[in-house]
Amino acid sequence: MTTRVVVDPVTRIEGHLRIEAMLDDRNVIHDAISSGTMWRGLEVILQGRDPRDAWAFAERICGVCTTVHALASVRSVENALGIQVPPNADIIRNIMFLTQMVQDHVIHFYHLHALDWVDVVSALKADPAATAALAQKVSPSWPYASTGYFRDIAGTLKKFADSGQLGIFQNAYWGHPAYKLPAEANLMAVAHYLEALKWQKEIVKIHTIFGGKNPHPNYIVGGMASAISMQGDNAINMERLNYVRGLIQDATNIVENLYIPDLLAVASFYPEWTQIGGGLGSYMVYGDIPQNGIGDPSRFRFPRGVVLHKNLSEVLPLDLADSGQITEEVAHSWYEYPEGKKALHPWDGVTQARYNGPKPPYKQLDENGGYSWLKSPRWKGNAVEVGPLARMLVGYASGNTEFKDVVGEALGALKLPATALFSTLGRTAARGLETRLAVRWLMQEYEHLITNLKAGDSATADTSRWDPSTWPAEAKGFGFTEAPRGALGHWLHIKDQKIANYQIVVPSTWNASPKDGQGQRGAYEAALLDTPMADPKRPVEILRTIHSFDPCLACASHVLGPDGRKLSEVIIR
Ligand code: NFE
Ligand code: MG
Repeated sequence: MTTRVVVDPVTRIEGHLRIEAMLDDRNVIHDAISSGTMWRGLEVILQGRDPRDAWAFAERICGVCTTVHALASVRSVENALGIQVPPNADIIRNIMFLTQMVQDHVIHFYHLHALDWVDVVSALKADPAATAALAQKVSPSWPYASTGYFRDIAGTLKKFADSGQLGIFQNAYWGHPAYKLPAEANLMAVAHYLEALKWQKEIVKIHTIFGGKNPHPNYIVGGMASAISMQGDNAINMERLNYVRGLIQDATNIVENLYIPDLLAVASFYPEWTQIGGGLGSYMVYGDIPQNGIGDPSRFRFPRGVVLHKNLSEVLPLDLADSGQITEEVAHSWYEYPEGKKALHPWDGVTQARYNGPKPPYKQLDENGGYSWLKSPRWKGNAVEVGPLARMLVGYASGNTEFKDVVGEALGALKLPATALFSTLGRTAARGLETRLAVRWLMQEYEHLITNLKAGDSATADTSRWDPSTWPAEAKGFGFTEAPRGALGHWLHIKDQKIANYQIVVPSTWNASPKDGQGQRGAYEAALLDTPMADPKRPVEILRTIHSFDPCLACASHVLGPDGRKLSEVIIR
């Protein structure tokens, strides 16, 4: 007998994701499908537009990874037109990029993922004095750790629970046997949930300073629209720059004294999750944070490359312009490709919707037919995982000491071997570890900017090729970045000064993709295999692994959801 567990929509993510997991008699998952249930058509909206405007449309794919699509977009146009941005523009883009990565990862840990490990309702049983003692042990440098502080938090939580309206904490599997933290650890985590919530609105002020607003800060093809005048009042001046430094210091404090200690504390209670959820074992990174222009991947802080089949002794080279490397297939997607075309490089990509799934509301999808609005991107035919774990493993396998040090330290603290990384918990830990690197790099990029400015270089854009009359009749380009969820690429084709084709392949498309024509599963599907479930009616195990990827289906399927769905549904047959 097969039990099919349907989770739709998966909550605490961005966008609309449906998971169907097939369980055997022992309640172990033996097959799974991942379905993006909405379509947006942004790639179609971009056709025929001025390429200099593309970033503003593309950026609005998502309100979560607020800046990365603008970055990939301007880079694709600059690549097509042969524009090299001034060093300060790269630095400011790096600062914007790292700011977003730090904010996004902290939010993911506390506000999206923690509740898979932390039982908020159990926190009601915690003793405030014991919680204070625990907090002082776990995060000794964090100032808020008194008995009174935790008594207040517990009181607030109790009022919340007594009202019968748990609000944001309403729909979870509280009391599920898979929750292992003691009540005091749960109360501490709830307190830090609230701390992180207050902080995350501050850090993004860096975007408002350099990009005018957040979400969706402003970019410009050729550089950044951030006028800097150290002594002036009508541009970014020293007072604003000092403010940025303070925000970076606060971010460092949150990451080093709150996020990382909490991550390690939670991880220590769930060692079994280092054996579950590994999935594909193949990883891909485009790389980012240029130190010598975007054209020189050898000088990226996040190294580029591919690791196949858990082989950390080899990092394979990667080329975004090679039509034999990155391709997308639609074998199980609700799209159609021209006759005879099985896989297309994004420059030749086609976005032609063709829904052939069941009429909603439906009970289940057909794993042998089309079942998702996501395409299936592949690298040289391989299904690969992208994101924090991929970045940490490619950095580690590249022999980079910064990566080796943070990974080694965490494994040492948890007394785990490197193989523990290939897991749900490894993915969650990798996100925290790269955030440590990100705050460090954020300050280094900031210092670099200040050094340049003091030396008299305040150029932030090269507009010499702004006028379309300077462009060739036809040009192709690609732009990329390492978005919080992984490798992001935009490919465009400009013809007669207009966008002839625009294809976006986002991280969550790689990870949440359906099976390809060879039957190879996407990363989510593969990661769910062999997971034992304690209670199929309360599928917290599925959430743990899927959330470890930090899904964003808004990005992935470019919104229209069939309305009126139940929050979750379990069908037993
Ligand atoms: Ni909408 Fe995104 C990120 C991009 S999707 S969040 O990170 O690109 O995977
Ligand atoms: Mg696409």
